[in-house]
Amino acid sequence: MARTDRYEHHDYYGIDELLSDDHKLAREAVQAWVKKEVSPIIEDYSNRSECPHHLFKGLAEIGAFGPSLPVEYGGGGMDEIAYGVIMQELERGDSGVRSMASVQGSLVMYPIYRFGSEEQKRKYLPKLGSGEYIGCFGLTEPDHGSNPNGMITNIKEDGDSYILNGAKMWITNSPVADVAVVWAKDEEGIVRGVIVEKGMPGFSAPEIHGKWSLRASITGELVFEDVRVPKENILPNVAGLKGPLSCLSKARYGIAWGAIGAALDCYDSALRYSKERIQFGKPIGQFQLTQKKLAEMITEITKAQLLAWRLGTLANKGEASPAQISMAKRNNVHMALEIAREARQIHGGMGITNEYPCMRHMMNLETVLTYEGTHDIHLLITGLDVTGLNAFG
Ligand code: TGC
Ligand code: FAD
Repeated sequence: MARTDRYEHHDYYGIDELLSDDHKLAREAVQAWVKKEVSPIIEDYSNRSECPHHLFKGLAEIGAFGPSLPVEYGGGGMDEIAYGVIMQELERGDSGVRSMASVQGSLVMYPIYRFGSEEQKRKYLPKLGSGEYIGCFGLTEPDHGSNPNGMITNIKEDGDSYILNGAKMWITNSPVADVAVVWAKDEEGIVRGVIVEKGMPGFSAPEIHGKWSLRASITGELVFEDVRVPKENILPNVAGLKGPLSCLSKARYGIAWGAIGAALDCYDSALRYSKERIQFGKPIGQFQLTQKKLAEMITEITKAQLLAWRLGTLANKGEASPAQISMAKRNNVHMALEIAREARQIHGGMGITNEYPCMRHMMNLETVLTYEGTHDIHLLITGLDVTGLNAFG
């Protein structure tokens, strides 16, 4: 059943004044696209646990893939704040739709742009930017999630090729991907980036079923059994874990903005419901306890908006540190999850249905709290940054 999206933008502290006309235009365009293409269908796709693949083309058309990458390489040529604003509007629709864009732009196009050869850039980036190719990013393994440096996926040199063996787990878009950026250790134990193409013999990408979260996003494995990968498919300009981790910095930055979108959608729905729902002869929004919830929600959203905006200004100068990005990802995703839970309560029993977006956002945000570095891993990154003492080992 198609639903009408009644969302109205909330800007309690006038943060819009800090945005340029281009940022606001990007936001309006993406918001309009989400209202037209995502909101009417997302509850049904989520309910069926089906990925709305047809949105890939539209995401490309609105410039959601690599908004801050150069235009000549398939990106949007905008700044980091525009990238954040776009992720926020997409996640206002659904975290899974934002994931489609995060993976394609920040985890597939970005590493090819930053670490690829000119030939690799010309071969893959325009097709990824236009949505003709779908990409995925393989770092996590069944036994190595928070600690990717323990990975056992490996490449061994064999003439003009490398032979790739191993497996990756929890990979967004893998079953539908044409191209996978895969991180594997070479014979010296150094992490290298490898571009693997669909159809290479020995490569499969089975879907993972049974998720209660991010149900409108497709997730799978990547399995490599003696996959022969030409040497020209190795990303030549990076070696070591900083390769994948710097892609994660780019994507985590987008999530720090994106999660605010999910929170805004929950707040917006709860605010409207609190004025319309009558109990004890009054709108429930007139009760102090409901007002406390709403007041705290908009306070936390406003703090998160300011954190994201400041991070964006640092990112535009190339000065956003990985630890600053971790702080914003951790804070803003947790904030959004708490708001989804409170908003669900304001909707009473109706809050558990797909008539309202809160429960879907809440379930999605459980994944967002875990992927791209868990809530606790980001806390430990901040802990390391402020103490200089490493809790990881
Ligand atoms: P460590 O020794 O700290 O670092 C190794 C090298 O990497 C550098 N580095 C970074 N560079 C850029 N950005 C970052 N965020 C970086 N973090 C570290 C670091 O300076 C060092 O460089 P160098 O030159 O000295 O070699 O590495 P460690 O093994 O101790 O690990 C630290 C830890 C635990 C923080 C890291 O492993 C980590 O972040 N773990 C979490 C793993 C994770 O986030 N996985 C995400 C998988 S992808 C995903 O979830 C996609 S979801 C997509 C979607 O659908 O949206
Ligand atoms: P583990 O690392 O086993 O962690 C389990 C628990 O232990 C967590 O609470 C963690 O915080 C805690 N823990 C671990 N180490 C420590 C420590 N040192 N101190 C304290 N606590 C610790 N990965 C990709 O590479 N590409 C993708 O596209 C991708 N998409 C995903 C999509 C979905 C839907 C999901 C759920 C995951 C996705 N991931 C992807 C994987 C994701 O990044 C990992 O799930 C995440 O990094 C955590 O790894 P793990 O699940 O193995 O948990």
